[in-house]
Amino acid sequence: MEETKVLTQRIRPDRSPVWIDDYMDLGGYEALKTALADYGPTEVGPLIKEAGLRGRGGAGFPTGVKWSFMPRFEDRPDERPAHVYLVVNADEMEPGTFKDRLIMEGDPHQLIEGMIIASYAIGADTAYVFLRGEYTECRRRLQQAIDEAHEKGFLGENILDSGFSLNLHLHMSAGRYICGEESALLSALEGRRAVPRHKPPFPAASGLFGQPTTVNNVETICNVPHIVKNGAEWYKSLGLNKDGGTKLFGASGHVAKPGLAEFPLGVKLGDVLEHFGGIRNGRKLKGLLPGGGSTPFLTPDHLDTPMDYDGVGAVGSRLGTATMIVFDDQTPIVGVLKNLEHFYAQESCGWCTPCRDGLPWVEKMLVNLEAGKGQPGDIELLDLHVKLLGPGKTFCAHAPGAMGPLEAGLKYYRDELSALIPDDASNLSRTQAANA
Ligand code: L3W
Repeated sequence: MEETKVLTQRIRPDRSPVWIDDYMDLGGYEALKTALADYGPTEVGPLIKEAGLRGRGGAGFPTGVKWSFMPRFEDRPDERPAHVYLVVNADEMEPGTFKDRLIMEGDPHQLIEGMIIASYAIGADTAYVFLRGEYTECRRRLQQAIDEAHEKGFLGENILDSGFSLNLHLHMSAGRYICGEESALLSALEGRRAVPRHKPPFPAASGLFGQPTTVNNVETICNVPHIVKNGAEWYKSLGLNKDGGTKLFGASGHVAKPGLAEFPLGVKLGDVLEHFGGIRNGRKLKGLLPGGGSTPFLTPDHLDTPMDYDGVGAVGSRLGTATMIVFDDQTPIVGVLKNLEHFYAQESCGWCTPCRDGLPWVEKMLVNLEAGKGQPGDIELLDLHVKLLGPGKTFCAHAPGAMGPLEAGLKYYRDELSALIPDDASNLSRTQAANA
């Protein structure tokens, strides 16, 4: 299947960055000029809402709706707080996820132009890119692009004589997975310990330093210039089903040609896998995590699934970041689950007990299962942990996210996991012992 290149249209095969002159030759910053000249500050948000853009960080929340939560001060300038913020979440740490890095490295101005338009739309005067600590090449390229945009008058005071001003800063994360959770990210940006905050209040009501703030993912913001330039109808028509636009899809693991590609939302899972060359070495698909480490498995039965938010949701998983981790039929699933739970246990912020203590316990059970030291009742105990660490039991979505693949693993690969418990495991099972 042919790619539909919107966000990746300027990305070069060698991924060398498109600097500002080339970017402008290719139509870059035209959307910013259009937004500032033809749209009032309150008119861009409804356009994005009409286009149906949904958050590309994993949750799929409608972007225009999120922007509409921002308080407006056009009619009451005296009440305007010292700052209104846009924060771009570029803390790309989801296992298997590398989509934002590639578009930031290859086309840094696309993100900057999107941020300027988004800031104009929500009334922000200050914008931050919160960048994953390990993304040093992104940092270098983004900083150069920010400097170039300043020199051309696209950033700073009175942009293109519009009266709109914006300061844009790059902030490197200290390197914890939980910093990608938006409220923990805001705490980190304030220089505090990166633990999630209670929501509500959502960031629009009380965000960075208690001020109105919108947090959006990199890919989400990169869509904005294209929508402004081509219109909401064009954007909607790109998607194959209800959700508008294209999506970056990635594949790592046991595919023949791992990488990144852009397809309309709603493309069939089987077509995406085929694009990445199918399963390597002529083997068969065992399963895959469709959108990062916290999305439940899909199996060979799901190859006809439309890859959009509702389509993947309908078969019990989530689109997530749409960067899939693929496993062939020779992969022991216990090792996959153990590695994932090791990661999530290590990355727990430690704030709430079920997550801090439950995740290492789950990991330990999987280590034992893999080593042939499982006990009768272990599978049921893992089922129980899926419930105890599931939605509503913890302060944020970290532990429930970690339980997603475990729950699906227990559903689809239960016999394989059960078979790891030795026949002669003679001790009382843990559940029996607990009930005794
Ligand atoms: C106002 C309401 N705003 C929700 C906003 C909320 C946030 C957005 C989504 O996690 C998932 C997570 C990862 N009034 C609102 C509201 N909002 N209700 O909408 O919120 P939410 O809570 O649904 O999700 P989240 O906390 O943002 C995102 C999963 O994505 N994920 C992770 C990906 C990691 C990366 C990465 O490394 N780059 O993206 C993958 O699946 O597990 O479940 O802005 O404020 N009533």
